[in-house]
Amino acid sequence: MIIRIWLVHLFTIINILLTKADIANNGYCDRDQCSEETTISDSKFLFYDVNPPEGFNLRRDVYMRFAIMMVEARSKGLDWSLVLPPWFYLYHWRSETVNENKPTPWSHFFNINSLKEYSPVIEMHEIFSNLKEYTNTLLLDRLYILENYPNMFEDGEFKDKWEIRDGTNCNYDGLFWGYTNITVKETLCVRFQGKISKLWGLINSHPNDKKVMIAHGEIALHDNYGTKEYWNCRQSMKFNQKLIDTAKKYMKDKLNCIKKCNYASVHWRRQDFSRSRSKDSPSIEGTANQIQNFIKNLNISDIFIATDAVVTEFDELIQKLIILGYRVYFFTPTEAQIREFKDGGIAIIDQIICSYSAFFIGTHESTFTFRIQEEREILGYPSSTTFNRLCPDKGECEKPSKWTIVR
Ligand SMILES: Nc1nc2c(ncn2[C@@H]2O[C@H](COP(=O)(O)OP(=O)(O)OP(=O)(O)O)[C@@H](O)[C@H]2O)c(=O)[nH]1
Ligand SMILES: *[C@@H]1O[C@H](CO)[C@@H](O)[C@H](O)[C@H]1NC(C)=O
Ligand SMILES: *[C@@H]1O[C@H](CO)[C@@H](O)[C@H](O)[C@H]1NC(C)=O
Ligand SMILES: [Mg+2]
Repeated sequence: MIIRIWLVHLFTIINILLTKADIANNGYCDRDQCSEETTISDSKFLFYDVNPPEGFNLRRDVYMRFAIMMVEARSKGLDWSLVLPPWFYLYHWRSETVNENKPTPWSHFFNINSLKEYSPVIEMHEIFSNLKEYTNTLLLDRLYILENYPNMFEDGEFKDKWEIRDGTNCNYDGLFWGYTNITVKETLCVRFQGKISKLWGLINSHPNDKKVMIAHGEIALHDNYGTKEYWNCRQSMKFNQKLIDTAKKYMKDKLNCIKKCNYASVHWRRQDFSRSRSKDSPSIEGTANQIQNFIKNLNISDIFIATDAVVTEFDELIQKLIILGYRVYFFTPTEAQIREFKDGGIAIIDQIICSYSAFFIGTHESTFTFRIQEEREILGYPSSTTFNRLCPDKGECEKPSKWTIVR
């Protein structure tokens, strides 16, 4: 049976439910600040998962949508916390099969204290260590699996809306972040489109729920993209200090920058990108020539390259740049560093090194590139040194969109 709930009616219902839920809930507090009788079972937790094939850098954007949603909910008195979904089995992380493939907490890549200062977030292992005393499974009240509407532009317009369908028409395609001891009481399929804050209406359709999970969280969109709130959240996403230290050491030792750096950097996204977007991707020769054109008047002779290209392609690019008179650098992790930082951490080190360059050239529409550009905005580099892209050898080349910081 399909239950249709239209938004107009919904607003009234939500408002009533929200007020009730508020009163019923006696509040979340940090573990160390908690009064003795408050345990994790009294608090409300929002879990989420993302479409399995999505990469690390889109997931960072999905996190921001949820983190901002939590902050705004707190400001309205809703005491929910966001559970950081451990990193598990990402498509691009090829070394993970060599390494022990375990769910990886966010602290591995990010500065957790900084995330917590911005938004009420908690790591999965913190939930587990609280639960362990009295149960060995994590039972979630409800799992909402988001799906797109078959026709997103009904009547030619994209409107915010959602409707609960029953729980038999869709399947959870994730792995509960790699855990086998997580179960749900009920699963519901939900057609959803629009702003993420609309999820509160959905969540409050069951006002007694305390542990709610959203699958396909990427379907819910930012309420406001590129605003001050967006950038506040983005600035809180500081990296793990060890990754920063490793990148800085490389910059100092190899690129000779202590206070100011005078190298150019390039994010050269290949692999699935150059296959699926071959029309947007330059040839290797084209890449080398474009890099030269960008920097020839800048008195720069060192080029740092971050790439996922295969060795043969990368060697070819390096050779071409050397012939043009440049010194070429790239970060080669040791075995031990791969084991310690994992592919995700190595990619972040590449991103940090690109963030501090005097001039950056990115790959069109790569979220990996977007995150570098944001970092450079935060660090205060002039936009002209940041929003540059590699173009296809022939044909049109759309200008990169400039998402400049709002302070
Ligand atoms: N070390 C390193 N890894 C990279 C580089 N480029 C891509 N990767 C890997 O490939 C992944 C790319 O996937 P995403 O993070 O989704 O970024 P994207 O695929 O460029 O962008 P979208 O497909 O639009 O999401 C990264 O997370 C890295 O694991 C690079 O320059 N250096
Ligand atoms: C679930 O399994 C994980 C990994 O084995 C473990 O760390 C966690 O403590 C378990 N959770 C509970 C509630 O026992
Ligand atoms: C060019 O760079 C070199 C080394 O980085 C520096 O010594 C030199 O003064 C620079 N020249 C100009 C014209 O800026
Ligand atoms: Mg991707």
